[in-house]
Amino acid sequence: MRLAFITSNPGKVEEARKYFEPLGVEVYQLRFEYPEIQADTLEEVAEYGARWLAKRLEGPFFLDDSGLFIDALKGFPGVYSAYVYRTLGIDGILRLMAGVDNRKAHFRSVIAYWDGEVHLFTGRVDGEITREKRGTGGFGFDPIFMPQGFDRTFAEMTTDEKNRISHRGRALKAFSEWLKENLK
Ligand code: ITT
Ligand code: NA
Repeated sequence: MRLAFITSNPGKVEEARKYFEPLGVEVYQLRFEYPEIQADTLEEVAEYGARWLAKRLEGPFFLDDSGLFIDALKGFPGVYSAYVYRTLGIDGILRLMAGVDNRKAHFRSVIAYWDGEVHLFTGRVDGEITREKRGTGGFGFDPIFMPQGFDRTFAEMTTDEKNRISHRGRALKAFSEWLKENLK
């Protein structure tokens, strides 16, 4: 089976590809810009995107909308993560967090799969914002996010290690289990 992943982010594709490879599913990247609406939840953004794309693309396909939620910033950047990454960047986040002792944060991923209807799969990982950037792997906010129970950031892990514990890895697991049940 081949699965189209609608995204502009090669880091996400690499993770999905690695995740699905042993399951005999080939993931390929399809770049197709879609509107990311201003909404309160990743679920709304992902579902709107999937329905918008469904009118323009042959299905099936999936997309992923993710965010970093920082407790001390009341969940910011959350649904604005992509915008904040492009503007403030990770250095800006570190500046906002300077002198803040509560470093708790989590990532969430919502995968929307379209096969004539929308199916949503979610994953979450808890951890903390480090005091400085560490590591060169991964992408996005990975150099400043350390998952709970580890002393390395996501950027200091291999893709397989990150997939085993990450928000996206968990959403991909739920997605792949659903596919296994529903493609019989
Ligand atoms: P799409 O084309 O798939 O939308 P994107 O990079 O814009 O790609 P999002 O809209 O989901 O992705 O934006 C979430 C932001 O959070 C974006 O800046 C990502 O780099 C970052 N992000 C998402 N997943 C991440 C992860 O696993 N580790 C670190 N940063 C992540
Ligand atoms: Na995006």
